[in-house]
Amino acid sequence: MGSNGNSTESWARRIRECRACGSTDWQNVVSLGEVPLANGFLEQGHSYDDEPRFPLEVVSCRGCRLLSLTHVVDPAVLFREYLYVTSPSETMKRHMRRVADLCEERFGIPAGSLVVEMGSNTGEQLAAFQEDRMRVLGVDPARDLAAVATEHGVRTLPEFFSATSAGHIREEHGPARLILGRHVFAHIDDIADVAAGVRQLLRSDGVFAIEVPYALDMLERNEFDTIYHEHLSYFMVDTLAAFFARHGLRVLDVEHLGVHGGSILVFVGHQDGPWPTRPVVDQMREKEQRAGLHDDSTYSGFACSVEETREALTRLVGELRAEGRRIAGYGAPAKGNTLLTTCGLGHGQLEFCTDTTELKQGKVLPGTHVPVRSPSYGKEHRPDYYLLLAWNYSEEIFRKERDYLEAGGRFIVPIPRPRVVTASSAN
Ligand code: DWN
Repeated sequence: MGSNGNSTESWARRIRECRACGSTDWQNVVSLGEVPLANGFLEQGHSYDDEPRFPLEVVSCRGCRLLSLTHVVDPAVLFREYLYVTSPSETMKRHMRRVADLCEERFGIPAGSLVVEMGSNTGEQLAAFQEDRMRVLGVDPARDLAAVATEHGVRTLPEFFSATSAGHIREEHGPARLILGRHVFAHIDDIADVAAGVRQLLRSDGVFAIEVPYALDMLERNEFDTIYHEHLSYFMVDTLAAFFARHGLRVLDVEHLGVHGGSILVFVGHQDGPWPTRPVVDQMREKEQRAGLHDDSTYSGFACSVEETREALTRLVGELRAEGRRIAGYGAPAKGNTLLTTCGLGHGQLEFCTDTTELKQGKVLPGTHVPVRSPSYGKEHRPDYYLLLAWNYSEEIFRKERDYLEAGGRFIVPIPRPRVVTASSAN
C-alpha cells in the first residue's frame, strides 16, 4: 500500500542492484519523506485523501557512484499523461538552438540526416533540426504531447524508446545520424535497454547525445529540489563513461551547460566508431575525483546542506508570514513540489502559485494543494513576496518582472541558500 493506504503499491518497486554497474553496495544519502508525484497536479476541490505518496530517498552506488532513487515508479504512471511541456521561455528557445548547433557542428551532421529524439515532448527541439533540413522523428510516451507534436509537423511515435522500438524505427526509417535525449535518460530505469536500442539504430559514424542534470552541480549547489520520482538517476561523467563502455559505446565529448540548475550534454558513439574521445572527458572525470566522487563524506555533506536549507527557508517564510506579508509561488515546476513538501510549506504560507502552463492553471499542486493560477491572476493579486520555485529561470524572470520589483515586490530565491532579491539586487 502507498503510505496513505492507497492501493498504489504496484506503482512502485524498490531497486536492488545499481542500474549502471550492477553493484548492491549502496550508501544512504538523503531521505525526503513520502511525497506525491511532482507532476501529479490535481483538479481543484476534489478530495485529496487518496493522493498516492511514495518514498523519496537517494542512495549512492559505491561501485560507480551513480546517485539513484531507492524506488522506481511505473513509467506509465509518470509519463503516459504528462503535464510538463517544454517551457516556451526565451531561455529554453536559445538553449535548444544551441543544442542543435553543438550537435551539427561538433559531428558534421549533413542536411537530410535522420535525427531521432527520445522524450521529445511537443517537438520544439526537433523543430530546430527541421529548420536545418534534417529528417526528424520524435519518440515520447505522453500520448497527448506526441499528438500535439505530430499536428505541428514533428512526427512523433507515442511510445517509450527501447531496443524494440529502435528496431522498428530502423526498419522503417533507416539508421539515425543523431539520437538525442534531453532530460529523459535520467528518467529511465532500464538504461541498458536504451543502450541496446542506440547500438541498433545509430549509424556507425552517428552520435547519441544525452542532456542530464549534472550530479556534481546538484551536490555543490544544494539543488535537492530537483530530486523527485521522475529523476531516477543523477549522473557524473565518470559514471556514464563506465556505463557506456560496458555497453559497446564510448563517451566522446561533454558540454557543461547552465540549464535546469546545471546539466551536461554528453556525446556518445559506437565503441569502435570514427570519432576521437576529446580531452574534456578525462578532465571532467578527474575533476569529479578531486571533488570527492568516491568519498562517502561527499554525500553525507550534501544531506547536511539540505537540512540547513530546509530550516533556513522555513524560518524565513515563517518570519515574513508573522509580519503579515503575503507570499505566492512563482512558477509551478516539478522541483517546486519537492521543495514545498519537504519544507512543510503550503496553504498556510503560499496563497497561490502562478504558472504560464495552461495545463497546470486551475489545478492544485500535488501534496500542498496550493492553487495554480495564471500570471494575470498574479498581477491582479500581487503578493509582497514571490517564492521563486522556477529559480532556474531567475535572470529571465527578473527581467520580465521588473515592474513588480520596482514597485517594491520581492523574490525569495530558495536555492542554493534562501535569499531575498529586491529591485536593486536582481541581477
Ligand atoms: O526533467 C524535467 C525538467 C527538465 O523539466 C522534467 N522531469 C520536468 C520538468 O521539470 P520542471 O517542471 O522543474 O521544469 P521547469 O522548466 O524548470 O519548469 C518551470 C515551470 O515554471 C514551468 O511550469 C513553466 C513555469 N514558468 C513560469 O510560470 N513563468 C517558467 C517561466 C520561465 C516563467 O516565466
